[in-house]
Amino acid sequence: MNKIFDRHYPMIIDGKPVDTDSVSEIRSPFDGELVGTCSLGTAEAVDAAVAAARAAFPAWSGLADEERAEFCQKIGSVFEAHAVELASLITREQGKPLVAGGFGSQFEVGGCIGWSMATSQLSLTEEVLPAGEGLSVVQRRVPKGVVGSITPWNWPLLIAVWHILPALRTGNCVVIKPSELTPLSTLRAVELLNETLPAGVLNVVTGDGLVGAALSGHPDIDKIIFTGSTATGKKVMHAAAENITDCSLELGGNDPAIILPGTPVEAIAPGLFFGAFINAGQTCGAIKRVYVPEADHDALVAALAELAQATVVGNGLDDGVAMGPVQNEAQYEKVRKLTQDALKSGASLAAGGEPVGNGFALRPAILGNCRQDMAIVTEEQFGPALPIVPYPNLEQAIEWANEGEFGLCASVWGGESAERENVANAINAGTVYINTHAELNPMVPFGGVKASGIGVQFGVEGLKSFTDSKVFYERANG
Ligand code: TXE
Repeated sequence: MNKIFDRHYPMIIDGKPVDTDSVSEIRSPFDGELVGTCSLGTAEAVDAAVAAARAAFPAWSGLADEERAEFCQKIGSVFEAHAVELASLITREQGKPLVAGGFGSQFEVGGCIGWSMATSQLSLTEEVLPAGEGLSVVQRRVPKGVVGSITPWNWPLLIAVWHILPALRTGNCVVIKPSELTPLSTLRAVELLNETLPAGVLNVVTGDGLVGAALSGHPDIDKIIFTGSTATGKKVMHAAAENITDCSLELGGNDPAIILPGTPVEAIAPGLFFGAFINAGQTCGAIKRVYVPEADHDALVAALAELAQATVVGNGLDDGVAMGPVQNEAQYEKVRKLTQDALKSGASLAAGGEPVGNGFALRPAILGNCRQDMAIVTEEQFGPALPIVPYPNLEQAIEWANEGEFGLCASVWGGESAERENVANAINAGTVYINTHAELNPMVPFGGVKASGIGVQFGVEGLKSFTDSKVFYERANG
């Protein structure tokens, strides 16, 4: 085995490697092969990391804005220099293929580079506000202090970058806790970045929900940013409330795609398929349910089934593999159960659903004739199974799309532009795509409504969320 992957990854606190007595083995979700080991962190490790971040804060926040912009570029260069290693590590611990039509782990590391460079270009300028005569008022944005970051297992390194970069850019220091299921790429990245950053500016602590709870409820954290499930997001918010800690939450999604009447469904099928099955469906902003006019149902299901059958599912390290496994057993069981329940309730299986290999890989399932009351439609399946729901009229489709607790993204496909616009306006979501889905850009705010989250990431608005407003009133002498 290549030694670079089969190693132990320590936590990094105050620039130094730190281990505990308890070791976790991280295994490939495709075949159970050992990827590496790491220590399991503790609440004491969280305390040490927060203290290190607090101690590093005065010097880091005292740097000139341009100096921190340069650090963001250096971070991008570190990702670039280690792209091959990091992509392989992501593929091995998370499962997504290296290439996957351009959206595998190499794309994930490419995103880390792109987001780092783009964040270096963003900056928050002071605003001079209207005031009375003889009075000047200026509003500046100041860093909050220590940011706690908790990340999930679907895009482990890219989501870490989405949390870390804007925090550092605006002068905060960071303690990150990656998912216990996919900690290695973050541990390695933080190790590498600590060769460039001053000690204590960026710290990583491993562990499960208990360690996450210690971080989100820590009295010396000034902001918590969390990406994960709505259930855990509620716990994070509760813990943060104890100390009146600001929190940004990017939670689940059950994104609907509405196909308008008269759309040539074969033409849009590849876009829909990509929007639903990116990262084997394990993406918060992926299509989770499709609403199609009754008359177009069969043609769309057939077109999607053809694409599903042509998809090569397997070990993400192998050439030609387009879809990797579900990342973990609990998620694998959830997707299988939702699929089986849908079939028992009358859905038709047009393609897929069967396991590949002995791990957690599943062929992408296309489920036709689904109904709004099926659990696979009302819940976030977060995996490679897509329900197609025929609708009788557009009003009904809009009503169904707006049902449920989530409001992350949605998409509208085909039709005339005025009709598309009307439907897009009627959907309650943080992002509405037209004739596309799952697009993201570091300069464009992204966030959900309802139970999909609080706040936005990316762009100037995302950057602002890592700062406090500080206003200066000055009255002229005499
Ligand atoms: O997520 P959790 P899970 C959805 C998806 C999936 C479901 C469950 O539907 O089926 O969530 O996944 C940490 N205080 N998404 O159980 O629990 C945990 O250690 C603080 C959507 O893996 O939310 C990990 O680091 N932190 C999603 C992180 O929270 C706690 C991505 C996420 O784990 C904690 C992944 C606690 N009490 C799953 N308990 C998206 N929005 O992209 C756990 N954690």
